Amino acid sequence: MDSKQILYHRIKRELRKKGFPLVSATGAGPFHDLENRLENMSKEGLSFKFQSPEIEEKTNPRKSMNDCQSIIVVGMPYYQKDDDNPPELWNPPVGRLSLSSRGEDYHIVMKRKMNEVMEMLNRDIPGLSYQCHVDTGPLIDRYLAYKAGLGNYGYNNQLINETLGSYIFLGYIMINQDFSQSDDHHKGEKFRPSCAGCEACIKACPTGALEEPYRLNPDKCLSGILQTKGMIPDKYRPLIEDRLYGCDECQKVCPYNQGLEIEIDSAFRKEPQNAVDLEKLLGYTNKEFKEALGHNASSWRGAGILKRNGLIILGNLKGSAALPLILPFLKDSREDLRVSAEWAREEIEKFKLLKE
Ligand code: B12
Ligand code: SF4
Ligand code: SF4
Repeated sequence: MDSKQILYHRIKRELRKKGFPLVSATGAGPFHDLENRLENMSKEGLSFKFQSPEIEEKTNPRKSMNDCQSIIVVGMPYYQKDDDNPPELWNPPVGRLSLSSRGEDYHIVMKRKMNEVMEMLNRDIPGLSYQCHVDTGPLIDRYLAYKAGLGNYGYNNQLINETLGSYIFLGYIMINQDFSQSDDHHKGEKFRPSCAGCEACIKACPTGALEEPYRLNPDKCLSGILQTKGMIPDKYRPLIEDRLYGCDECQKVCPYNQGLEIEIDSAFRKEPQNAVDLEKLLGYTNKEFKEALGHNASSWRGAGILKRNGLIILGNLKGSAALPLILPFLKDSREDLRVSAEWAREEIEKFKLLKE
């Protein structure tokens, strides 16, 4: 083994010790095949609002790090069993968090661990330069994971690993060392999720956001809708059910996610566990919100958006005991909160009339 291989295996070992069972390297591009895909997605209006339209930045790692020579891609599992309590039994009412937004924010957890490993190595190895990214970096995480052999795409767009399924967060380290030949990069391509004849995710999607295999319309995806500011269109409000942030439906049904017995980082099990008390949420000042939920992935868009989602959930749960929580929002200065509160009140009142 030459010194480069020794370094690569040391990084891999240290990352595994930190809780990344999936670690593999790929080259530094540019990724011309991805360029075409992104151009087509943009033409068809399938790019998400928050995404930068800059295609070169996403496909050429050297635009963001000019001495990047390869990319180490990591995966961290996050599946935990849901305690499937039916919402009507919840008192006070709560909003459900998807499995990807439980406990401490994965961006913080993963970046902290990746940086700890790299800082330790940097003390021993002069001239090492690197960038650690999770979700918010310049490149396309799933594409890198596929290139590095961590898994393959399912019809639901998820990057699926043969043994860990798709409940895995992805991250990467851009580095000024060429580790691109240090792994068998084709092992992911060899694994093909047996999607043909399955389509369970497409059928399970509540909104039809999976319009066809591998085609996700982000404007229809509840995960996107729940984090987009402004009014939630009427037709999606009932489909939100009790979801406060994120959606698991297209992963829950996937055969690759059944019977998972996976060790996950304890940070993802911290409070709030699987749900947020709506009574508390709707009463929070911004400061209280930060203290209670600031460490959670659902909080990045601020308190207002989660309060709006919470009001919609109260309309869906239809319990008249929730009316006192809703009424103060009928006069809120924010239009999305006023309209959501009005809608929730109408839903509860219609239901009350039906019962009488
Ligand atoms: C914007 C975004 C969203 C948008 C969707 C945007 C979109 N059009 O896809 C919204 C808000 C809707 C969203 C939702 C979710 N997201 Co998101 N999201 C992102 C983000 C920030 C960018 C994605 C992006 O640019 N997509 C554009 C397309 C080109 O890339 P892609 O969808 O990631 O991957 C495709 C390409 O690689 C493509 N591809 C490239 N070449 C080829 C060639 C062939 C032949 C084929 C078939 C495909 C293919 O295949 C993939 C699927 O089409 C990434 C993080 C990142 N920076 O990459 C996270 C990320 C994709 N999200 C993630 C997660 C966990 C979710 C949710 C599960 C969260 C939740 N529980 O609610 C849902 C799942 C929805 C779904 N079914 O995909 C994880 C996925 C992990 C995994 N195992 O796949 C990521 C990687 C974040 C992370 N670092 O862990 N997300
Ligand atoms: S996350 Fe939910 S809404 Fe989005 S594609 Fe999957 S099932 Fe559909
Ligand atoms: S649910 Fe079926 S079609 Fe969808 S990703 Fe999983 S195996 Fe593929």
